[in-house]
Amino acid sequence: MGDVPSALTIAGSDSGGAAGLQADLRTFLTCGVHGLVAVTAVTVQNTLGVHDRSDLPPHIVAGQIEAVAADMGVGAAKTGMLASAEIITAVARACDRARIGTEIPFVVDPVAASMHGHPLFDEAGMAALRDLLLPRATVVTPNLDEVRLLTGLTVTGREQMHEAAVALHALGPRYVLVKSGHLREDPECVDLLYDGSTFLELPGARIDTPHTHGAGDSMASALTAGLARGMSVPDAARFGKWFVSNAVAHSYPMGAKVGPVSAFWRLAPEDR
Ligand code: PXL
Repeated sequence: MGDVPSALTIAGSDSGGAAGLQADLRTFLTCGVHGLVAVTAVTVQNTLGVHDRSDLPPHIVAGQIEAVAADMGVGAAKTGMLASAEIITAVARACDRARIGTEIPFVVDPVAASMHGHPLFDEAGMAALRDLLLPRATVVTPNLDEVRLLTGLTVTGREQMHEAAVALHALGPRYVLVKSGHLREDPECVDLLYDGSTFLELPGARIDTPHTHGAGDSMASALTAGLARGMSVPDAARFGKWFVSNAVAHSYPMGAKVGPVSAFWRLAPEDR
């Protein structure tokens, strides 16, 4: 098969299989990328909510990162649920040793809460993410709730997304990708990529479905897969947007509440 690209997700487990590392691995697979994993936490979760969780010891999270980086090679890495400030500190150190964020592209998805609104870390966690991970991020991919937690800015329209992108860029990442999914009044879903000088709009349709669990994770992991395959950041961001738009368009009901987005849509119709 020749050289297979690889990508690492540093993320939590969703027992419902919609979000978290399960969404990331599925996305990597359908993008032709071998998935490596550093598990941060296990959530007890279904479509009704996150009922319990257990965080892994920080040295076990760091150990997973260093083990795969030393032996298998990481083409690109991303973060999801990081659980605590202590885990973020350990992740930052391990990334330094593994050259993630310097030689290896690093996508920081600043996941703050589950889609049911359950916090996936606290205020100290968001401060640690801002101070320790954003300065080494190749791209940060916040939704509008996460923009508010990181910058204090409340975005209610497309114009303010520009302001938010500038404020986030000042925190140190090379690129900022502000996602517009939460602008529910906007008939389109136009995300914004900013590199400190140029704004690039990523247009997309707003798809009318309640089943969007795992959308943010799938966007960030498709972007990461694109980087692992050697794409530029703007091309990988366009690829991520294309991937997640299709995943939302093919989402399906499962359980009592919000169902998962699909990673199956890239499979042949007879295999879905
Ligand atoms: O979608 C963000 C997310 C990430 N990681 C885990 C989650 C969720 C949302 O529910 O449960 C483990």
